[in-house]
Amino acid sequence: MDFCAERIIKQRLSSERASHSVRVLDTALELAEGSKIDLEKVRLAALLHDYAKEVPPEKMLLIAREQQLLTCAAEEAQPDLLHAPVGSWLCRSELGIEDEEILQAIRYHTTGRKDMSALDIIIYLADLIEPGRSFDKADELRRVCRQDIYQGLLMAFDLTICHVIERRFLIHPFTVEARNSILLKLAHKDIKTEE
Ligand code: DGI
Ligand code: FE
Ligand code: FE
Repeated sequence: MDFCAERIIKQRLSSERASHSVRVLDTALELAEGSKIDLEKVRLAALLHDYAKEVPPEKMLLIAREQQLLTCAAEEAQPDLLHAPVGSWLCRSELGIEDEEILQAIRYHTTGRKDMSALDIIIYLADLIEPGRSFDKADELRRVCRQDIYQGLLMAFDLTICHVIERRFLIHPFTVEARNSILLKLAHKDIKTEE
């Protein structure tokens, strides 16, 4: 693809958010080490995952309504949740990205979803554990992710859901579906873990 994703986000996002995206890229490449995942897809999805993060909430709601991207009340109550689906849509419509795997990883990077692809998981976790994050248990989550990415994913959903409950926000149904999905897969041993 003949464009520079890094330049695009540096033009579009504040320097803090652009740096976050570059750290997400470095972390995502580390998580992808040893896997067969396409690193060019990792690169584009990581750099562009927050493409819509600085779109004003009213505009995000407008685009989401026009493009029928709204899926639940949590998104209307907290329009920041829409930066993921709206970002994915903008990456297709403004940047011409057509790769569905990249678009899906961007679309679900905030909530996760059931049956996440390897690319979805890497972007979701890299976003949470990049070195700039300093929430409680961030180091523990980094350690678990390095040991076993699926256990890391489960822990990430647990932490996110607890955080959302503490703030008395609505839990996004995709986050619940994503957690149930990975929990069932781990219970059925559909995926191998390091333990
Ligand atoms: O865009 P970033 O700040 O890099 O990170 P992000 O895309 O993961 O967005 C983080 C925000 O999303 C954070 O404030 C928590 C919120 N969030 C994640 N899952 C849910 C949620 N908020 C609600 N209400 N419900 C969720 O299930
Ligand atoms: Fe985000
Ligand atoms: Fe992010």
